[in-house]
Amino acid sequence: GHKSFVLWFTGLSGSGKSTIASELEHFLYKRGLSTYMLDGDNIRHGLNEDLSFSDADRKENIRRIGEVAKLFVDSGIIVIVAAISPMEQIRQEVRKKFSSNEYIEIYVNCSITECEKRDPKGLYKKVRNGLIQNFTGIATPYEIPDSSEIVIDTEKNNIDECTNHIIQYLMQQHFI
Ligand code: GGZ
Repeated sequence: GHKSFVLWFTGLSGSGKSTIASELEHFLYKRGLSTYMLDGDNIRHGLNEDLSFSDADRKENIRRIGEVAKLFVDSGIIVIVAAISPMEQIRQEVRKKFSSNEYIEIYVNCSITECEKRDPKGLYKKVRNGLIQNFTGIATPYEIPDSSEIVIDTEKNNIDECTNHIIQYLMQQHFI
């Protein structure tokens, strides 16, 4: 088998985490590598359906996703996580579960203005209409990471460019 590791995407809702994560998964699949994607939004409808968007529940959400990611990595699979993961402290705690050659954090940089303009799921509109509280970047903070292995900017670069940037990193660092 190949070396397994986790690619942890963090960024605002609408920044492009899931889109780029899926592109990357497709690339790794074509290379014959086994991957599994953990998407915050999906996991919140299953494993984490008991959790809200309070600070404590977001921490628990990320902690559990980190634990599941660890299980998959231990089983030899490349794990791709896409979750807002807005708090630096909990991101650091997740990082500590892995060895340094098993964990790659990818900060998906995109301004809140642009995320709101894209509004792919109409959530920002709902926030503005008072239908969603505690929305990250508007009512609750997103702490910009300062120790991400990779930073991509989906405002300046398109999806292919961002995906290629990650692929280049993985090849240069001999992850793939
Ligand atoms: C942020 C919310 C909220 C609130 C619902 N705040 O863009 P999406 O829809 O598909 O992804 C968002 C997802 C965030 O779940 P995460 O598990 O990634 O968040 S965290 O890491 O902060 O625990 C969004 C939707 O759920 N969503 N309400 N209030 N995002």
